[in-house]
Amino acid sequence: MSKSSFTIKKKNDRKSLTADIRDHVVYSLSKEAEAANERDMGKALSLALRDRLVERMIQTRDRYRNVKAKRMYYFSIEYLLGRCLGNSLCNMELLDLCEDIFKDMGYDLDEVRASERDPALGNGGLGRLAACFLDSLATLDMPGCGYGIHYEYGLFRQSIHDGYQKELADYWMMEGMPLQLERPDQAVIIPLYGKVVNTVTPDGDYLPMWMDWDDIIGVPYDIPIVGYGGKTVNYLRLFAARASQNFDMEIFNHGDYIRAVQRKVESEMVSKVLYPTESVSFGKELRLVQEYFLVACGLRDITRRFLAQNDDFDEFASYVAIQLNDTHPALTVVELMRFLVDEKRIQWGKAWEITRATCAYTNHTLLPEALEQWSVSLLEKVLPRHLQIIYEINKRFLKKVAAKYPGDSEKVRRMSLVTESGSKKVRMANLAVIGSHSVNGVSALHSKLVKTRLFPDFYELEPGKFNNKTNGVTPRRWLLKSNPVLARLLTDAVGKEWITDLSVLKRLDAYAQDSEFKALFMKAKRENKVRLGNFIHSTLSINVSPDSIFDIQAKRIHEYKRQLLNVLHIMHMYIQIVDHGNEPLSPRTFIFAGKAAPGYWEAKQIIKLIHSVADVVNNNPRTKDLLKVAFIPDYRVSLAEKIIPACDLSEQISTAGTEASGTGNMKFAMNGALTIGTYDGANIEMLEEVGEDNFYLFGLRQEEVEQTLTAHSYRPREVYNNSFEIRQVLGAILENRFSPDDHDLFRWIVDKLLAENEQYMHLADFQSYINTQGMVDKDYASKQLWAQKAILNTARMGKFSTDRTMQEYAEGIWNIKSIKG
Ligand code: 26V
Repeated sequence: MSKSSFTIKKKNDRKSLTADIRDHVVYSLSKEAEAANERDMGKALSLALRDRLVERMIQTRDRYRNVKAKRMYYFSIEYLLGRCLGNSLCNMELLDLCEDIFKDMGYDLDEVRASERDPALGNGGLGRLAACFLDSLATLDMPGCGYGIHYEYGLFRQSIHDGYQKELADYWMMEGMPLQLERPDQAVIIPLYGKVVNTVTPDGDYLPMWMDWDDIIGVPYDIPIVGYGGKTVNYLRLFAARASQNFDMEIFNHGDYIRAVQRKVESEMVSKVLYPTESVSFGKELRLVQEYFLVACGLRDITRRFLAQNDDFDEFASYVAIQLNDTHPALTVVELMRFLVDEKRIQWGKAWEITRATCAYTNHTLLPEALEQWSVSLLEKVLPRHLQIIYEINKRFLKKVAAKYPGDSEKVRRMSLVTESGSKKVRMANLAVIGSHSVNGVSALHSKLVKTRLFPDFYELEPGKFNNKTNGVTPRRWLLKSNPVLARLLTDAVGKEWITDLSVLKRLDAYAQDSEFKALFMKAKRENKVRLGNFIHSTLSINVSPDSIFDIQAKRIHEYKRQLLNVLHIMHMYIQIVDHGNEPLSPRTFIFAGKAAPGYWEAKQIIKLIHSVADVVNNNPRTKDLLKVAFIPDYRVSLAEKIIPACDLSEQISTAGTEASGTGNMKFAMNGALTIGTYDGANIEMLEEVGEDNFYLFGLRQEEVEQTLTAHSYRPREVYNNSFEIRQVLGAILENRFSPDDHDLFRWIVDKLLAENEQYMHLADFQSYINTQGMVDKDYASKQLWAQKAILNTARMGKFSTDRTMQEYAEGIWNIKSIKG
């Protein structure tokens, strides 16, 4: 293997690290050692660590360059990174040493780490998956980097007032982000707005010119991504929008200097705030500009790097792969065409070949309301040349479709990039499909539905390009770092190989019958439960027993995820105890966490409902020692790291056919929780791996749901009439037993659950859910049995490491290789 000429100077021993940390306190923070608080020490350590990461980043870059490696660029509008310091230390295997160093200096490293704000540049699953992918790519020594937006404000922070969610701005950079590197030397200029003037070349060729555009500058910030073991350091490159120096000359010439500056400042809005998607943001001009900004910055950066080593764009796709994380960066297809055709004067057909060979698209949701569409008029205003190109792509594509299916104008209409229903809109999913050589879903079931439900026409046309890549999570953050007690036990049992090869945990199977190991495993779980219990007590003043079942649902609040079904079960248990004296065998602590989109009324009401039920259940003397309900506010990566290791029972209860994959489900099971779940998303594959004895499956299958909904034959009233339990629970809501001070507050829920168009079919799954919860109660009472099931869950989750997922993408889509030092 070729070597880098760059040599590493910074040593990772106690002496050099200590000296560097002290130096940074003085020279970077301008403080005297005695005056440094936890936060200062965190910064100094981050800077000392950054020095080391940067050296390795340069080496990694040289390694890739020397072999002219093909690189993969992950384009994503979101990255839900979570805290970076502890994770990087962990991957550099420096945690123990730094803990020691800090102890000697009189600081507690855990507290120092806790002073870092979570960079929350994402909403949920999609953004967190991107972060896990980056960790795995670096660990596998693969040339794969992330491209995104350097939002000034991340996902809103959630606070709860009287049971209602309030949103607060998340100014996460307040304290700075010491691990990142600003790269103003690599800034790029991005044009926006303006008009297209049709001109002709001297040779008589048609030459459209995009003119009179405004421009903004994209300034990259690199966050080093170190793989486990520290050999490879890739980066996440986030672009911040900065005003260009060019004034709007028209305003300027009129002497209105201040207004000209103001226009410039406004252009910096582009990277100001992350949209809380899951609320509909389509139609918002700023969001469209964000999407283009990401794509345009990313492509400029990539083509510049390509041109430094190549001059022939015919070979572009041999060196560059771009993965489109959902349709948000789908304009990549158009921007790359514009670059090749307009700027490089490459023939359309050739350019299209290059573009399709470069791009690949991942779909992340089946909800029809989540499929992006942009109005033609908005596109025309913001990106006039791109709209022309979209029309040209569409014209050529539909010509092919029409030739293949003569007379089938319905098909042509369905496959068109432009919908004509109402005002004209561009369907971004169709654009992403047409412009990519690969289209994948994120679990086996989801990928099947991508073919049959979302894109049947496109699948028929090009079946070969549709494929599945089941999601995963990185075991470094989600086991090694977040659950050190269990991680140590696992390493003692099977060796530390599991950290980079999760399938090794299979060896634990042999320990599932070993009572000594079972005791140790459950002791680790209990320790984590005590820790979470203390946290709940200190933040919510709710006392929870670590001997109760920790039954947890932590994820975005959304009707399809059915937090409501969970609440109905709590109400059911409450009624059983209070009205019938039927006590469960094991006490339970129900824990919820998750944010609702700010404009999503129902989701916000569900948060209120959880709090109202908690008030009643936690304070009734008959139930307070048997049931506890806690809603932990402001769910984010750092909280997930506390919550997940403490879980006994993980709630994965979406209506079958709605959750594309889920990744929280994997994190919980990996940490020894059992799952109560529907036959949906990746639950299906988890069940397959852990075995049905170790998974609490309930509810309708996707086919049954689909059949019922398409036949409009769901009759929730009949279900209600036939079930005493449902009548009791809904009756209790109507009698205001959970809203004694606010009559009819939750009546809407009863109305909705009983409506024939209730698309998530809560009541259809209710009985099956309650019965299965009964089995959980029974099994938990047998400590030995539960321990065995929990161990087998951890043991059999090897498939769900993103290391496996990344290997599959690398081989099946990107054609990139590990480049080891
Ligand atoms: C988007 C929207 C937009 C408008 C209205 C409602 C709505 C609801 C959901 C979404 C989903 C955004 C994409 C996303 O985060 N998908 C998640 O991706 C994860 C990683 O592949 C996957 O595990 C989750 O199942 C999937 O929901």
